[in-house]
Amino acid sequence: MTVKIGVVGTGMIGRDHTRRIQEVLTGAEVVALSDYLPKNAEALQAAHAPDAEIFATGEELIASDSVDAVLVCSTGSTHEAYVLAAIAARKPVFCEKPLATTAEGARRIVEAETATGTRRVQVGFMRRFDRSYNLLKATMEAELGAPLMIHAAHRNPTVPEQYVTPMAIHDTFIHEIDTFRWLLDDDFVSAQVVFPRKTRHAHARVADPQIVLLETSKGVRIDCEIFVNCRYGYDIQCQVVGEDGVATLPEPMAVTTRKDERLSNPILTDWQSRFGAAFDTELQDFIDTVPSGTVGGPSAWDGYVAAISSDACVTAQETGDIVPISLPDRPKLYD
Ligand code: ISE
Repeated sequence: MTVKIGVVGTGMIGRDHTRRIQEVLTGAEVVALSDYLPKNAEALQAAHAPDAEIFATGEELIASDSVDAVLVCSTGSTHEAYVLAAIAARKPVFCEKPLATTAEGARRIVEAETATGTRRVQVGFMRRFDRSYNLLKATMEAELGAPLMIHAAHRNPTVPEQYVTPMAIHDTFIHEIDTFRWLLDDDFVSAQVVFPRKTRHAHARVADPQIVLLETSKGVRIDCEIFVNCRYGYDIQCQVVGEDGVATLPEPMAVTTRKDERLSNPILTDWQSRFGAAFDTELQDFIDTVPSGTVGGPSAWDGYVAAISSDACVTAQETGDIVPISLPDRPKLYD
């Protein structure tokens, strides 16, 4: 079966996912596009999906009989409505992060999906599909004994003027929130954020860098630096300290050169290259599960917990307090 996919939102990630479905992955075809700026959808149609139909709205695309499964790649504030529409139409839906911009919105999605009794929502936390993180997780589980601490860093070279302090959590650290839960098979009980001296490279409206301190229900302590104007590259670091040893996330593969009295390795500069292969794997996984009528991967529950945890981190940014995190009971659908 070729899965017929409709893409809602044809900005950067919508374009990239359409390209990968059309040119890299197997078993699916993009048959429908929609964007609030129709000329974006038309440009994408011309570049990568000449046979796709353009719909005036995401709702019409989701309702169309020609669409088997939906990719939600529009701006974050519209995700909730499109995911709810896909659930109501009983269509599998892959939603880019965030699942919703509020925890309440994510809860509504969990409730709607739970009421249908079938998992149809996959959230785009692609790091779970990244080879280096999978190697780290396998090593941790086989060799480290109980994990005790994680030291991590999420560094971007630079961010645009629109990027403000809470986005360090909602847009950037949200990946670590999901990744740490998945690595540790644990949930957070509290969050604190502290601010070192600000870099002169940061805009006025973003505090940069920041350090997030998390505690999990099993007592693991995590410190993660978020530094989005580090200048030198896109750099994701993660080191797990366990009872029996320490494991570090592998560096992306790069050629080492010896030249001009220097020994050097290039560093990547953007997340698209760092996680390109993980994006391919996560989307192929979604496509492969669609014919069964249900999906796997990061769930609506994971999206909901990420939203609750990131809200606590933003409160921690604002108050300077250690903010408790408590979760409702997990519905059986997500066991
Ligand atoms: C961006 O939206 C991402 O998802 C990247 O992984 C992250 O590094 C970046 O900070 C975000 O803005």
